[in-house]
Amino acid sequence: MLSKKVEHTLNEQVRIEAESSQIYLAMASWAENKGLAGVSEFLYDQSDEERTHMLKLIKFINERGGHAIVTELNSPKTEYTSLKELFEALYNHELFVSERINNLVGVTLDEKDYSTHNFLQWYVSEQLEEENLAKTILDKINLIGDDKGGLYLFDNDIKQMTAVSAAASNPGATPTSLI
Ligand code: OFO
Repeated sequence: MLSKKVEHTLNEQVRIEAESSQIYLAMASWAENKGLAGVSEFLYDQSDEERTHMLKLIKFINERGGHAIVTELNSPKTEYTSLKELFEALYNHELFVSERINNLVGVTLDEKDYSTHNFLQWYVSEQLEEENLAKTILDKINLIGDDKGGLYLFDNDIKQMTAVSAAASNPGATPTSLI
């Protein structure tokens, strides 16, 4: 059984993951409108991933005798002035999420809830991966600067990254963007 405090903090995380999914969805739509096919594909993918993170939490809360709450969400930002601004926002958002996961892990320790603590380890390593990925992408964008040719190559590059990560999470499938 979850303590009220753990249940409440897990539910806050449900909302954060849902908002992350919406933020990346809005980013994907912005990029698609700018003709950045690779970037938008990558962001649609990230949005889907955040939704699975949310669902995993919902299932866990309910299985442990709590009640997972689906709430209203804050509206995501829909306009960006550049790709750099977008990926800076994405990186900063991932740092924010990591901080919230760490806080949540702290609550489980205070409450001596070791099974929730154990469950959250997956989120801890996922955040580490996502932070690193966002940082790598941001570094590339900073290297490219205003070079249009570089941007074109980057858009293609990120499409390949999406295909490779999709293949890694679903080994039997053919990565469509490589066909
Ligand atoms: Fe939910 O994985 Fe990052 O934010």
